[in-house]
Amino acid sequence: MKKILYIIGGIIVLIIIVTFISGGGKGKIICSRNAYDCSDFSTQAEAQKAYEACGGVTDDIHRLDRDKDGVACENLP
Ligand SMILES: [Ca+2]
Repeated sequence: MKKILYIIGGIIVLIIIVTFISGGGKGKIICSRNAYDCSDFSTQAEAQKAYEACGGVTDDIHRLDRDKDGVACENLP
């Protein structure tokens, strides 16, 4: 009986850890849809990071690099 409680407890702990890891990234970058434009970033480097994280020039879902030169949001500081 005690063994079952340990197993259930272990499963609950595991679920909490998995939930924390998968949902815990506050700075997680969305790549599944067009979620950003250049005005969402305060610096070019930030925009570049999101742009590259989502696949860069071949998969510019957010259209951060309209001229497709590999540099996102050139107009940002
Ligand atoms: Ca560009």
